[in-house]
Amino acid sequence: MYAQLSGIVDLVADEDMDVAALIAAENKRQSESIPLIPSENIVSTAVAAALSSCFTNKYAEGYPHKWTKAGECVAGNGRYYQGQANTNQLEQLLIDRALELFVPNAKEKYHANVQALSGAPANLAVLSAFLQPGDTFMGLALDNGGHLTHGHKVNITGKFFKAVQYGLDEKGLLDYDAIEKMAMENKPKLIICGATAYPLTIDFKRFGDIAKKCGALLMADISHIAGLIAGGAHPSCFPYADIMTTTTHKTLRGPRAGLIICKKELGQQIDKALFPGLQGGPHMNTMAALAVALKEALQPEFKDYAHQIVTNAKALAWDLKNAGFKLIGNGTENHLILMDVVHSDDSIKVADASQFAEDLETAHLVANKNAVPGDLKPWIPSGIRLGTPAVTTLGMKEAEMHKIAAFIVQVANAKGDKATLEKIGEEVKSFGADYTKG
Ligand code: DSN
Repeated sequence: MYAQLSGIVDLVADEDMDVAALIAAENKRQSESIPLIPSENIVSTAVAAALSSCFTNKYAEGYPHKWTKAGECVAGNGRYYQGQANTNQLEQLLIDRALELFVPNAKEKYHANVQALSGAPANLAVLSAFLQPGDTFMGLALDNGGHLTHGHKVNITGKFFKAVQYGLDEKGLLDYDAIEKMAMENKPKLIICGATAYPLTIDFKRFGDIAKKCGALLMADISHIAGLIAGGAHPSCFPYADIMTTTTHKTLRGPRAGLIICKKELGQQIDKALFPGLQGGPHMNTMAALAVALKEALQPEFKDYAHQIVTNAKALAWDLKNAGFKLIGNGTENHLILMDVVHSDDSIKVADASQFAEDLETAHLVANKNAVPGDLKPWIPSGIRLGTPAVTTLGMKEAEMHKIAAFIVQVANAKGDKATLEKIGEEVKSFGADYTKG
């Protein structure tokens, strides 16, 4: 189910040997590595096939619906180009599936926009829908696990708007009392909750209460945990959030895209902000692939998958903690683990997290370096971020997590010795071969 589309290299090679060679090489790399980056996953053959379908040829600026003067979303030709019989049906099917997945019992109260090309444009569309340049919003700071688009100063969200950044407490937990105090002092128009490197459950109800109290809209960016929410392994952001944004490729296991769901009364502003405000034509082949992925996520097996992701992350975290690694949040309740490898126990700590990420890769374990709270320079991070969505897709369970933890410990103990790392890499390759065949 998760193999690469067969014959793809040969089809490309008929026209372009250079790109065919790179696709073959990437397929080899993926099939020889254990994928541990928490924002990555492996799509099904059906998703990959839909992504390369003829929908890639079609322009479909506009929407398959129209907004009336009274602010009602009604069926009607909201496109600017002809030839939309199939794109209209496809986009509507995707909208219906998105609402079924995330607000199954309140579909009539919500609106879905399925055109964002990924998470960053989805977030910017929401901010630009409700804020003027210079207006205040709040988001989690990047070095505390937030995303660039939650108001970091180098990102457009931090340059165009006044971004007030909240953080974690000394235990690595979201400090809701401090967030509430900050919100009451700064009176933001919108609060973003959600993270890119936070291993614990997010209390959406508490965020909803804070937003209500200070008069802000609440936007939940659930990019990392969308599949967990869809599969019932993390509480939903609804009904507390006014707006939800997400990427669709992480735990949700779809193609790389973005999705926005909001209260119906906010839908027109969001539709307008996305198109024509921010983007041109949507990518209809990506919508086709996402529709397939959401159908997969609506199946009962996806619930098992989502719960197994968390079980696997807990098993991996347990072993790493026992080996002496310092875990932010002291463990995990979702799909990811954030280790402060520079400040771990003396027996296991490493001097340089970036070098450790490279050592792991030499051993065919692919993770990413990551800032942790207290890091002053994100480009010199102390952390390593690991996740279990992709290895769970490959069929791995707790026993395999213990094996992977042992390999990670061996890499730390190798202290950068290339021959040792390569030897571990051969063992990792042979361990992974049963799961990662391309
Ligand atoms: N790159 C995504 C992640 O890895 O979390 C965020 O943009």
